[in-house]
Amino acid sequence: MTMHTTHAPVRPFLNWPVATNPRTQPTQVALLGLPHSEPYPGNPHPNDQARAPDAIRWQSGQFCDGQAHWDFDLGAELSSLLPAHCVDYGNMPWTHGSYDEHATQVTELLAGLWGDGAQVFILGGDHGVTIPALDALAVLQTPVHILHIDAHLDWRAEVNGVRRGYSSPLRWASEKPWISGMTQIGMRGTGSARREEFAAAQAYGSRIFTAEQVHAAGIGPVLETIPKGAAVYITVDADGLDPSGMPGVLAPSPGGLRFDQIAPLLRAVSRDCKVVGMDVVEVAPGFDASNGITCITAGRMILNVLGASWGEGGAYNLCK
Ligand SMILES: [Mn+2]
Repeated sequence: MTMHTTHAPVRPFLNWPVATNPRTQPTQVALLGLPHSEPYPGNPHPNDQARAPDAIRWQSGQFCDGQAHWDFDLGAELSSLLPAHCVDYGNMPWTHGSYDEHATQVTELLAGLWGDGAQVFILGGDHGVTIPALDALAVLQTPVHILHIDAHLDWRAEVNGVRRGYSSPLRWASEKPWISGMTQIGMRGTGSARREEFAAAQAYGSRIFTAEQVHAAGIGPVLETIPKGAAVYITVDADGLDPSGMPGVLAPSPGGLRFDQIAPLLRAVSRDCKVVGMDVVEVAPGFDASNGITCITAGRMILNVLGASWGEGGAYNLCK
């Protein structure tokens, strides 16, 4: 088997210490870049989303002016909230060999981190990168609820014979016994889902909120579908947010969620539940505004989860 090693980032996330696979460092929070996923036949390879992990890291100084500075989203300085061991594991690209082998090694790295009790943040890549992470969640041996933010349902069993592509992560999740349920928010317009995928998601019991429903009723009804105290994995497709806030995506769709709706939701879930992991996927830096706002927003979403998870009343606070 070829070892798919991690590659050092161009610049570490928040200037955290950088580690490589295999792991040697104590880790309470891990960040990992997965630059792409299994492409559909005919897709360019690697895709533009492959550039996102380093593009997001590059904006660290914009989404956090200083970890010792007052953060108004968090009501504290980030440095006062974070645990001692926050580590950037660099990027794990699929550069050669079979995708199976690559996905297995991503799953092994993530399962090792989760097995040690770390909170894990993943920068995609397209939405297919969520799939090896879903597999790794089995190691927790506890039911995991998924909070999915996206314009699209992502419930295709396969597209052109590819089962682990960006249209399939939530269908994949539904087939795993350790995934206990899912809340999907931000849906609007059309995507890969047809009537049969929507019906399958409903039959499974997925709690689906269109973007319009969130605009009309707020995040309260969304929060009610996420079991308090549960382990939660959050997967954020950048196109779930409105393209005015996150323009750097390949499938922009009007009427999306706003940051001021998402940030309080992320903080509430991080306090009421145990957010074991989060990914931000489908950022396409080539389509970002020149000021980098898509990457900055991605960073701010992660900081809101981090701060609320490790701060006072947060689910990880006692793990410091
Ligand atoms: Mn998606």
